[in-house]
Amino acid sequence: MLLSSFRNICYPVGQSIPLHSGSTQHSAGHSCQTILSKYPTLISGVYWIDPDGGSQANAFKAYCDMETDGGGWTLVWSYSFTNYSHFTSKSNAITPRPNWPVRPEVDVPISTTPPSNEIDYNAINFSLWKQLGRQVLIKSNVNNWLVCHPGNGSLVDWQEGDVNCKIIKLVIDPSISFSSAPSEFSPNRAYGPLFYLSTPWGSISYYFDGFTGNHWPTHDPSGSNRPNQKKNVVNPHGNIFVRP
Ligand SMILES: [Ca+2]
Ligand SMILES: [Ca+2]
Repeated sequence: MLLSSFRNICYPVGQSIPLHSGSTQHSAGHSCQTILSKYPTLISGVYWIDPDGGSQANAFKAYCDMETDGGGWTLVWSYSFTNYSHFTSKSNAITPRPNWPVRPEVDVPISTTPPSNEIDYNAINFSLWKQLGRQVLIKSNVNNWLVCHPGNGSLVDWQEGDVNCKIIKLVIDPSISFSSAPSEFSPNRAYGPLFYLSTPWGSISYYFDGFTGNHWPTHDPSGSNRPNQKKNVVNPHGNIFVRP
């Protein structure tokens, strides 16, 4: 896939591998966005990135979404659920979780392995997310897709406050009629971060609950903290991507 995506690029004279194209460790780009901005025809897939700059010795492979909402998104987390079929059970939670600073009760496994695709359930080390950008794309096959720009609130900065989110794709059962984008972000109110509209417990769209002993991981396209997640989905999951 990668090879065919490079076929139409004119390589600079005397250089067999394009600089910062992400095709090898030594041509790693800073993020998926820097790779796409240099090579706009590239398609989604796995590329080498080096978010902390400097030596490429610690560059690694990451999955890039080069299409959604303009592309340039680095996949930082792919998760599933511990009990999707009993969604509101306390035993339900997202899994695994990034190594973000949550309460000690949070008990799902932690991942610091970059996910290689949207159903490879893993996460990039949370401390690197802010080096990849502050815009967030949330995709799921059980809830609406969101693009959120930081305001006073920011997921990658782990900061409570307002965010500017838009719904970019509806993923909603026909019986659920109303949908709205969240406007607030809160990192520490519960067993994982929350995106909500006005009142935290009445208007949650996404709740990344990581505790199997209490709460449930709201994925509500109507933004009302109800079990309105899409039902009977095979491989139910979600993904967070980051872009500058
Ligand atoms: Ca480096
Ligand atoms: Ca739970």
